[in-house]
Amino acid sequence: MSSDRPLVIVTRKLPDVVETRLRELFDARLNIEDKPFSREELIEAVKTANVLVPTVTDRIDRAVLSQAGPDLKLIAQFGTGVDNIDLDTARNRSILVTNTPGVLTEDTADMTMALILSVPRRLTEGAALLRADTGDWQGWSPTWMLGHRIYGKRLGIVGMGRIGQAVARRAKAFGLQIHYHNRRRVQPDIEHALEATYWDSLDQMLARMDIISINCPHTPATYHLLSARRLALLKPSAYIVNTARGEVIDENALARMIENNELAGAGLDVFEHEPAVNPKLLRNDKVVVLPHMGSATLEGRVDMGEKVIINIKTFLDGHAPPDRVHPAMF
Ligand code: 8YV
Repeated sequence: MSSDRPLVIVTRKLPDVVETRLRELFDARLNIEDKPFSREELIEAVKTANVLVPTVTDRIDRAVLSQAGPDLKLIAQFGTGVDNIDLDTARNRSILVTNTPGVLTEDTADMTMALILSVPRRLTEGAALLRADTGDWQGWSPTWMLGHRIYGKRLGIVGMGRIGQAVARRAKAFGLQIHYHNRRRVQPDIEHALEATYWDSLDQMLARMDIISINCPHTPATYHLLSARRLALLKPSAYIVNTARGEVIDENALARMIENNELAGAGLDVFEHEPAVNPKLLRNDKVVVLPHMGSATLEGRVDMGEKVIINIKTFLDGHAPPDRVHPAMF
């Protein structure tokens, strides 16, 4: 590896095609074993790299960034969410941060829709029952394994960015009525196409919905946005789906409320303390849990890798990379 090329340190194993291209273009230090970096390894990486390519599993906080060497100029996150990076400290240290928006929108929206369908229709519960082979299934019965109809119900989307809108498009096709809360109201033509109802007040929207989908980023402003107080506003028959970030919901309160039948169920792809999953959620039949798989398609991960490469290459060529992240965006 020639040493005059920029040192790009990648913290996790990426798809082969992405790694090959990274090696062709840069002095790329890859993590073929995919063993997550320890804090010490992360600090060592920021001390030496020109470019760091982290993911959601790396906590790049103030303490780590304060050790960054003078050569670290870019953090090219492999992922859309950047809540693992202290953006203010990065900016103060003149380290640019980029992410990979857009390319995982459709996959994440598909997974959201899958959870919206799975939870009220008890999909994983039914599948697990057959797989357990306990002989519980005696054949079809008119009153067995009844879930609830999705068609005609109200879906409240919290966060109407790219992913929220992609969820709304799918949900509309399934006959759900689209409602949303967002920092800003979306363009009238988008609202019109989705036949979406805007709620300025999150509290008021929550109280009237049948299903809630969380599609906003995790920021200081959205941490526990669905607090215990707000969860209590939901109808006891309501379901919650979260493919965004676990931190947006008070997970303990959610688990407790489902256990106490104060909420009908949840579909969760993300958790407050990943990779830990609250045992109350794990053992509850009314909760479908997935291991952060929203964007887990080969195509999506390759597209994310390509975005990372374009961001690095553009930056190293002296131009502004397309996916710059500004603290104000989050
Ligand atoms: C990614 C995600 O897999 O991009 C995001 O924000 O949540 C996931 O789909 C992960 O974050 C990669 O860093």
